[in-house]
Formats: sequence, C-alpha cells, structure tokens
Amino acid sequence: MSATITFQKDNGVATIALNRPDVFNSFNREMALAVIAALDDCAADADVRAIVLTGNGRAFCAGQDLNEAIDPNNGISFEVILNEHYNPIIRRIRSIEKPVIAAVNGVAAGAGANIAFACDFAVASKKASFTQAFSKIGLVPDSGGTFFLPRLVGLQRATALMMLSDKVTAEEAESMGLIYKAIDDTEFAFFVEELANRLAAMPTKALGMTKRLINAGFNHNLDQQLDMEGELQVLAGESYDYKEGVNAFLEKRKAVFKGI
Ligand code: T3D
Repeated sequence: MSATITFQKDNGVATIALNRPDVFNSFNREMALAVIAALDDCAADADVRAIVLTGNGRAFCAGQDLNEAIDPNNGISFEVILNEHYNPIIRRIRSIEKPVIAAVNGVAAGAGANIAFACDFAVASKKASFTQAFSKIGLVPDSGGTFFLPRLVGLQRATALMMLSDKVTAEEAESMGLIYKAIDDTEFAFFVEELANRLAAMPTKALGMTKRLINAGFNHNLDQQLDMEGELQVLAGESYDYKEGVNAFLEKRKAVFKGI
C-alpha cells in the first residue's frame, strides 16, 4: 500500500488518513489513486459499515499539490487531475452505500475542502478552517464544490465562499450549515470515534438506502421521490435488521443490527 495514506479497519469502521503532512496532505497523483483504491476496498468489504476520512498531522488537506501541478517535467494535466483523481473520489464518496465521515482535523483547502463537504458527515476540530482557495490562483471550484455548496449554505453564501475564498473557522462553518459539527480539539478524536462506531452498529443497509434516496432527491420531483421511498421501504422491510429492530423494541432489549 502507498505510504501516502494510512488505512485501518477496526470493529466495522475503516479509517483512511491522508499522510503527506509536510505538504499539508495536498494531493499528488499517488495519494489520489491510493484514496480511490481504499474507498473501493471499503465498498467491497461487507465488514466495513462506516468510513472515516481524515488527515495525519496539522492539516486535513490543502487540495491539489501545486508543486506537482506545475512541474514542467511531470506536471499532470487538468483533465487527468479532474477525471482520474478528484471526480472518481467524489463519485465514490457519494455512491458508496455506507456513511462516510470527514474528520477535518485541520485546515481544508480547495479540493480538500470540497471532498469534506461531499461526505455524509463533515465534523471539524475547532482548530480547523476551510477555504475554497481556487479563486486565489485563478481556478474555478472543482470536486463538486459548485454542486454541494449552494445546496449546503444557499446561493449567496456559496457564491461568496467560492469567489472570495475567505477562510471560515469550523464554528462559522457549523453555524452556516456547511458542516455537521465543530468540536473542541480535546474531544475531537473521541467524538469521531463515537460517531463512527455508532453508525457502524446501526442498520447500515437502511442507512445506505437512505443515502441513495438523498442522492436521488437532488434530481427528482416530489412524485418521483415518493415512489422511490416506497420502493426502498419495501426492500428495507425485507431486511434482517428491520425484523431485529422491531423484535428488540417489542422485547424491550437493545437491537443487534448486522447491516443485512
Ligand atoms: O492543477 C490544478 O491545480 C487543478 C486542481 C485543483 C484542485 C485544487 O485543490 S486547487 C487549490 C489548491 N490549493 C491551494 O491553493 C491551497 C494552497 N495552500 C494554502 O493556501 C495554505 O497553505 C493553507 C491555507 C492551506 C494553509 O495555510 P498555512 O499558513 O496554515 O500553512 P502554509 O505555511 O501555507 O503551508 C504549510 C506547508 O504546506 C508549506 O510548506 P513549507 O513552507 O512548510 O515547506 C506549504 O508550501 C505546504 N502546502 C500547503 N498547501 C500546499 C502546499 N504544498 C503544495 N501544494 C499545496 N496545495
């Protein structure tokens, strides 16, 4: 496995940590391909029921490694960076039918920020901050930023974030709905662990279908969405976890869900 990430699985939770701390975990090609492979592994492994994406060191991720991007000898084209690195990562984060948590331990910039916003839960240490960064170097936002930001915070704030690239603190990000929660740094690791363990012990088949519904809701009208909710509720109702959940309720005991 590439040293650009660390990847571990424990008790149903897979943790992918970006591991280029000296360059604030900015993405080179090797790290992007390693993240894609790790996400594919998580998707294929039935024992993985929740995924945490985080960064080693002080930063979460500073987006594209600008040294690699402009290297006159090894520079990689925008087409390759978008089509082979960031777009596959965003597509996987959205399509894997398991909860994905971005544990934003430090600054998140450019594609690094937008990867966090694409996750099902973005949780940030109060030491973290976010900046779109793209406009400062003459680029347009990528990695789904123009899709997710207006949906998360509304058109006006999203436009300001993307055009001005001002840094926002984790607490500001929480208050505008850009992330789920900002947590004191001393409690951050524990909070992320608790959230991931809690999700992994839930009826994860239903959570996966919930994510499918949320994704579809971006494109559906109400009738289409109601129909799809009906179809997926039938499938959820046939699951082991539904029977276990109802039996546990009636028997006044804690349910033991298997994600099937
Ligand atoms: O080809 C393409 O570019 C297309 C792809 C686009 C996707 C994108 O993500 S575009 C956006 C790229 N990212 C940025 O423009 C962010 C650049 N970085 C920053 O603005 C700042 O570093 C941060 C706001 C992230 C953090 O600021 P600060 O003051 O806390 O830290 P720093 O001192 O600037 O950075 C710490 C180190 O990380 C430093 O190295 P050094 O001096 O200690 O050896 C810095 O050079 C390095 N670093 C940070 N970001 C990047 C980086 N090295 C390479 N690429 C980076 N993106």
